[in-house]
Amino acid sequence: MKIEKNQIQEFNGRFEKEHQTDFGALSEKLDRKGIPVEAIIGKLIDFQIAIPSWALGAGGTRFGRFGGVGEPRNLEEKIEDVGLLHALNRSSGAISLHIPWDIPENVAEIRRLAASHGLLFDAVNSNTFQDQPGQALSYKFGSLAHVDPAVRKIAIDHNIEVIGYGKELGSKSLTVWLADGSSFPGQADFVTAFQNTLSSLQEIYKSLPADWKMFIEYKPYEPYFYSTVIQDWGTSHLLATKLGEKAFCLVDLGHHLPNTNIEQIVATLMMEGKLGGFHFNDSKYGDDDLTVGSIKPYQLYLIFLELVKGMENPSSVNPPLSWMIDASHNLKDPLEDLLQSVEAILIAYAQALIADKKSLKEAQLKNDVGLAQEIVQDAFRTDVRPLVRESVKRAGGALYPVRAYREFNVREILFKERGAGKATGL
Ligand code: PSV
Ligand code: MN
Repeated sequence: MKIEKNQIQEFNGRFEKEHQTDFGALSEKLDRKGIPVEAIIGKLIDFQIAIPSWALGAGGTRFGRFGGVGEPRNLEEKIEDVGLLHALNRSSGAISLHIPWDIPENVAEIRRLAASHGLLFDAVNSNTFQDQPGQALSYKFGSLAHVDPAVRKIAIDHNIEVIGYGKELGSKSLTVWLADGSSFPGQADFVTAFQNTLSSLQEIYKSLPADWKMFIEYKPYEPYFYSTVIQDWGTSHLLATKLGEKAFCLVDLGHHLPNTNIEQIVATLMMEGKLGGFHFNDSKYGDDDLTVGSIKPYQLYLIFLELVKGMENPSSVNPPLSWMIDASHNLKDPLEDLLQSVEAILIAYAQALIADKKSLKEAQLKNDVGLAQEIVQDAFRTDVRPLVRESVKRAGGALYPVRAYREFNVREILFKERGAGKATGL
């Protein structure tokens, strides 16, 4: 299925008048405050969020999975799905592949297909948290951190193979999420596990092309429940620093213990030039992988405030960031859920862009706590949705992507084309 430009134009036409009223009122308000509306729209149009190839089907929990219909059955259909999202919101212009779940068989054809939807290939992701059919030795007790060098070698070679696929596709980064850890005190020696991981990553790093980045993702627990080798941003930063200038930390919003101040982590890593990428999702308790902005939108905004401060800092040493959603959909239609996530990200970004950072700095220098709070909350309490809609519309997308998705009967058509579909989510 493909969404045609004229479908979107016709849809937008029906809502243009009400949108112009909302956008006009907001623009006027922002103009009065001296906020550069046009420049902000340009930034919103440029902001692209990669969609993971594993989030296009219904996910599940360890207790079960309730599949949807019309889910993509192969990589081609996953690309088609991301193409549909991008046609609707013009902000999902990249796909991130997990290997070996999504090995491209005909690379030239896959590249052509992605390009026909205006999509790029974002980071490639390795997988050493599952044994693959026919694998000589098991990852049950670890992969890159394993005590046996022979197991480490399998995991290292896999990561190098993933870089190879990425090179063919035009990706520019490798994301390593290392599940290795232990479930019981005494099971593993912390220092040995760290050192093994470092030396394994150093081997992989040697195969990283000059213009590539390596993202090191951290997570405090799960699948193991006593210790995780790369448990937090400090460990990720330590590894990234020891590896070299092409290695960076990756923040997955769900990978923190409750109440962790993620915005502070982001600010510190950007200050050090070591923040590489982001996995967006939301959570209430753990790594819940819920729709972005569905539980803690204020926290998301505060994170974006630090990101924008970092990105707007002319002396920042941090390179451009790689943005990706990493969510799992158990109840909602995955495509609709992803549209909601992208919109939540754009809203938080827009709020951070309109925040009066100059006055905030002045208030901070005077220790005016009350004023600082007023400034921070003023942007958060501004309904920036007309601004986001205007930017999506100007880029060629639908004013209301979720509504358009429903009106265009996307899921029904995909069901007809693909049938009940096959599980592809996490
Ligand atoms: C692990 O929870 C994670 O967030 C990592 O990013 C993985 O690559 C992804 O989920 C899919 O397993
Ligand atoms: Mn992740």
